[in-house]
Amino acid sequence: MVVVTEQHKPNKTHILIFPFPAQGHMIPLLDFSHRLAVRGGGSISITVLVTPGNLHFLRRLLSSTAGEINPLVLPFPSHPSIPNGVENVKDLPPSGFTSMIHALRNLHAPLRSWISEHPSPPSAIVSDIFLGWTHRLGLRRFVFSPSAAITCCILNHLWLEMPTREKPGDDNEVLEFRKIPTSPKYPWWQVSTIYRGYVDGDPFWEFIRDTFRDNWASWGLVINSFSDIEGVYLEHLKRDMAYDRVWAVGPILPPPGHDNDRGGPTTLPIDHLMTWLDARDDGHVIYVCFGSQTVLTEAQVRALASGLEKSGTHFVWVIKDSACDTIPGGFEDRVTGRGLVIRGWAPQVAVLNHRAVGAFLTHCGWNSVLEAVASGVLMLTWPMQADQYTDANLVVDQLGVGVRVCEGADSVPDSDELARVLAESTTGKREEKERAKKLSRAALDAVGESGSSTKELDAFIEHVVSLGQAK
Ligand code: AWU
Repeated sequence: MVVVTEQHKPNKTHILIFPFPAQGHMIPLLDFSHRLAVRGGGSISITVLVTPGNLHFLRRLLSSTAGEINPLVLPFPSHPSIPNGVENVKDLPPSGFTSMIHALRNLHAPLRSWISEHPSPPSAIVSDIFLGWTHRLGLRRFVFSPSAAITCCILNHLWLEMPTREKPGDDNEVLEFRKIPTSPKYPWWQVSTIYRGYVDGDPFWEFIRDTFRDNWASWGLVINSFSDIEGVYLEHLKRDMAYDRVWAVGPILPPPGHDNDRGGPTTLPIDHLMTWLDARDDGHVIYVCFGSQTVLTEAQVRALASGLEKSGTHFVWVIKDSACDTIPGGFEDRVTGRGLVIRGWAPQVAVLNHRAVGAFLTHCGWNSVLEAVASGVLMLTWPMQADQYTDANLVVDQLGVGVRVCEGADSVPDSDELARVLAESTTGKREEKERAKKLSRAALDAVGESGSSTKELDAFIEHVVSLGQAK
């Protein structure tokens, strides 16, 4: 009698991860990759696709996952609208997103070759919402959304139904999304920047449209959100998409001990910053940061500096290198001892988690919103573009954990009114602060051992491994 024992270990399921080269998109997908590798418990092997100019962003990920994650470096495809040497949206103007979406399509052929020549090719690809064409690589494609579920609902509606305006000249014309829960509505100027740029009949824009439509035609969706804050929108996505394979795995946060080098080296030595914060009273510091893309105008910098000065509050203000020369003369001297200006990049998650930080003046990029929710910090909202108006409305009107300060990329707040709101945010006993603390516990529970997002991550892993084994 021959006893057959299952000697072979089941092959690891090989997953290809393809982030979009913009900090707000790469940061969550790379941290998700880390969670996937750790939680996958050896059943998954991961390849992360980057171009040479973005390889350094993988340094922490590769060193902290002991060989379970490998880089695939493909040359950046040249593009007439992207200067030589630029491979990340951070070095492009805001309109650079669509040029980058277009340029990366030219990785299709080299990527197809790599897959066909690979000894154990990936059975699935998880790629950013801006990389819809990866749905056509012959792999099961999972969309990764670094934005909110409500944003996915709105983008699906916009690109599948292509609503037109009744009053093309009126930027205040309101678009209402009646098929989406809560029937969100926005003036035209707050609708997706990319959608508003669409030109019918132009091959460039028809490719952009098809990129979003390919998300809807893909196999599944992994999203950086969680059911306690977006349950209705997640359920709507499961019904509204062509598939119900939707996994909410957020808030995606840096691995323990890595909250101070996320997305790039901090400009100020971390111990200097932490010592400065340690010297402040609990909840008395306002953190001011507008994400990785937004650069304030000179008038906005002046109004913000004046508001911070008049408010008498303690603050940490992160300002882009390109805007530093607009800081009013003498400002930093006049706020010495209570204000710290960081030129460049700050360890945002480490700062938000510090006990001294009580409020966050933010543009409401989705990563910043989730990080503020997880740290229980009151948000002072100033949305600028893209999905930030949707995020700000969710934060203020639905979750009740934020206060409106301003809105619009060209708006300039009144510095006296701004000073009043800033002062109240760290001294007032606002009910929004109580709600923020409560929501923080829900966010951390969601990614805890028995939390909803951890369960969804495990379900995603089980699903992808089963697909790999069925191949
Ligand atoms: P965040 O999403 O907050 O903002 P953007 O960089 O603008 O990213 C999409 O990404 C958003 O939904 C869009 O609206 C668009 C974009 N950070 C840091 O650690 N230090 C800094 O000095 C500045 C930023 C981190 C921050 C966050 C990320 C920014 C998904 O906004 O912690 O993780 O960079 O992402």
